[in-house]
Amino acid sequence: RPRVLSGIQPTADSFHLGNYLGAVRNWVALQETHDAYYCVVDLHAITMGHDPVALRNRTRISAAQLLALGLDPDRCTLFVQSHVPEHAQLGWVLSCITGFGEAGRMVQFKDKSAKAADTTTVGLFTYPILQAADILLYQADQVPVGEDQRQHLELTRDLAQRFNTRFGRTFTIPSPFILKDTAKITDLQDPTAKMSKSASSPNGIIELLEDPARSAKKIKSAVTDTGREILYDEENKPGVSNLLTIYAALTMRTIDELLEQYEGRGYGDLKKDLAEIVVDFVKPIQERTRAYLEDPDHLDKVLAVGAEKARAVASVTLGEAYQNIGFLSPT
Ligand code: AQP
Repeated sequence: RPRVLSGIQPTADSFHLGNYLGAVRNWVALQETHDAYYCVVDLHAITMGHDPVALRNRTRISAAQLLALGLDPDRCTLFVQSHVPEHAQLGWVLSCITGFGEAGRMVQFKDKSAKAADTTTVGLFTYPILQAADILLYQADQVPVGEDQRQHLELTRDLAQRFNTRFGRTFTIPSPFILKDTAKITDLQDPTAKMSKSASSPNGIIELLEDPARSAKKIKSAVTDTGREILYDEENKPGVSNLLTIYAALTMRTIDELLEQYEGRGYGDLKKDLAEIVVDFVKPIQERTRAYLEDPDHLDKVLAVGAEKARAVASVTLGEAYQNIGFLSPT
């Protein structure tokens, strides 16, 4: 079975629809066909400043949501990044073969640091290198992510190739696995920008755990485009196109089917129906998430088993990397 690895940050009280449709939905599908490793990347969640109590809560909430969304610990390995110390250890090694200028070209770093110049940390700068370690430790063949991660994946591939060339074959070169249709779910209030935990306005983002009535309201007041016809045209009608993308993904229908259904009808009809679909989608997820959170001991046990399985793989890869780079083995 080919192997996949991906991660999600516990940086908010809820995932949003972009996280689910761009990434997690695919994770759920891939656990049936792949040897799948998924982690809550808490090391990444401290790069922008954080509250310790919130981080611990959000880490559990993230794991609970992943289980509620369909990850099955019998079919995949689900763990918390900081439970596997090899991530930070390999991250250091990889940072020593990454060019300073190379890391500085990462667009996400440029964007985020430009917005918070005073509080930008070295950790935010080296974050994509740690992400490369996350992936390479598991010898992942594929990495299911949204479009925003494509450049980081390129860096991961470059670092793996560089390490292998300099020190001997150590890492599998991973490929991105990006679902074309839902690679970039956009902000409901600014439909040319990515729906994002940190950048979107509260009304632009559908949080899976928010009051469903609030989600419905946000859909109904989503920015649509001039004109009245329901058409799929990302360039000229990004707002309607985003709503159609979400609608199609949640109902497993094609955009063409939707266009036919809504021919001659207005934006209001589309929004009203989509609001209902979103409400029906999030309600059971909220219930299941709540149930997992009511039993934190069970949740922590699931994560402990996951960490043990993950470490078994990660420690072998780190051992090989240490050997190949020339570290003396401890006896
Ligand atoms: N809008 C999106 N459309 C499709 N996929 C998306 N992802 C994120 N936003 C979208 C994908 O979700 C996975 C987990 O992402 P993350 O934990 O790295 O979250 P993020 O990138 O921090 O999410 P945000 O909301 O965009 O946060 P900020 O504002 O901090 O960057 C990834 O696979 C990601 O591609």
